Amino acid sequence: MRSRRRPTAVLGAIFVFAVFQAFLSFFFAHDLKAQARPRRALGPRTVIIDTDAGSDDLMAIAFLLSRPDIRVEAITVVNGVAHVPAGAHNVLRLLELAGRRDVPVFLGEETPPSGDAEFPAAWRRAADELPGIALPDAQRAAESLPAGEYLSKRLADAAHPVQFLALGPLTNLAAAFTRAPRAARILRQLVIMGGAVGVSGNLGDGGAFKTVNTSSEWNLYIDPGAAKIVFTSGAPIRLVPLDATQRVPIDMAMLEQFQARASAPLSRFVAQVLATNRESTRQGFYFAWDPLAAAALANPAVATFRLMAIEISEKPGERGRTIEIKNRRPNMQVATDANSLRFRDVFMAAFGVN
Ligand code: AGV
Ligand code: CA
Repeated sequence: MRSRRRPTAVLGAIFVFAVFQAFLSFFFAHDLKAQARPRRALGPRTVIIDTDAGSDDLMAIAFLLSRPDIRVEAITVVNGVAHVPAGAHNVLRLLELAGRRDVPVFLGEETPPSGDAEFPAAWRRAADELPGIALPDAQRAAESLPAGEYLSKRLADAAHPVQFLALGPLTNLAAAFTRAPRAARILRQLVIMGGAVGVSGNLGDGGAFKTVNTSSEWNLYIDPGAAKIVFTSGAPIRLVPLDATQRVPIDMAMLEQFQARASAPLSRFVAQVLATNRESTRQGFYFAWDPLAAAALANPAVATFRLMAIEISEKPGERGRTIEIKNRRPNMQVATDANSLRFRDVFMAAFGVN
């Protein structure tokens, strides 16, 4: 009896296995092919940058403009450390220096919709005026289409998905997702500099701002309502919070190396920005906030990412705080740590100063 039943059982098993294989390849062939295809064959990756035009934002932009594998398609300017018109003007001047008059610049709303918080006036003045930094005049103006409108149209274009780098408050991105909720899921990747998950916030940085809120990071504190919209949007988020950026203080060696070796316009620009922050660099509290986020977009190996469920607090004493919720479905990858040597290599190599 047994010996007669065995071939049937084996045939049955083979049949089930074959059906299972066919099922798998039907559903996953597309993904597997996409993974097998070499990255270079796809050409440069397209990136849109949203920025509040602080001086480290400009270094992050200069870095991406210097990478041959990345094509910066557009830059949108958000209300944050710089005022929108002055920030956009400085971005246009940086693009002029880079010889990139083809990159359009779009203006965001001048006030965040969810609150009246502002960066300290002295920081805002410095970001608007960029003292000690020489940039050419801009030979063109920003686009007339508002940033939120532009982003809602562009990000919803499913035929041409992009990577997105957010370097300031999330106001513009939230405006885009509110107009076009589909856009969040079409995005190829969304890298955000913001938040402080397992570490203290930075509102009291340098003693410039007195606050009881010791848990929030500036970008998400300015517009927590926007952060909430983005965090619940379903976008494929990689958050680069202070947990990671505080691992990469810019040091005197990096400043000196840029000053000694920079010969091209963008690397000389970075050398100037670093020089204007010499004092805080010497004291060890000038961090590669936005440059680390940009480097993580280009090469995720500069940081350690972990899947987490993150929620934004809107309570008065902790507005904009990023809170990890255990045992909930993750909504993003969070950089819990960064590798400062790897960051330096990736960042400096793009400028040819390593
Ligand atoms: O909180 C980090 C964010 C980053 O996007 N910014 C700086 C980076 O552009 C706010 C910020 C924290 N400390 C600051 C900041 C400081 N001392 N000066 C200016 N901006
Ligand atoms: Ca910024």
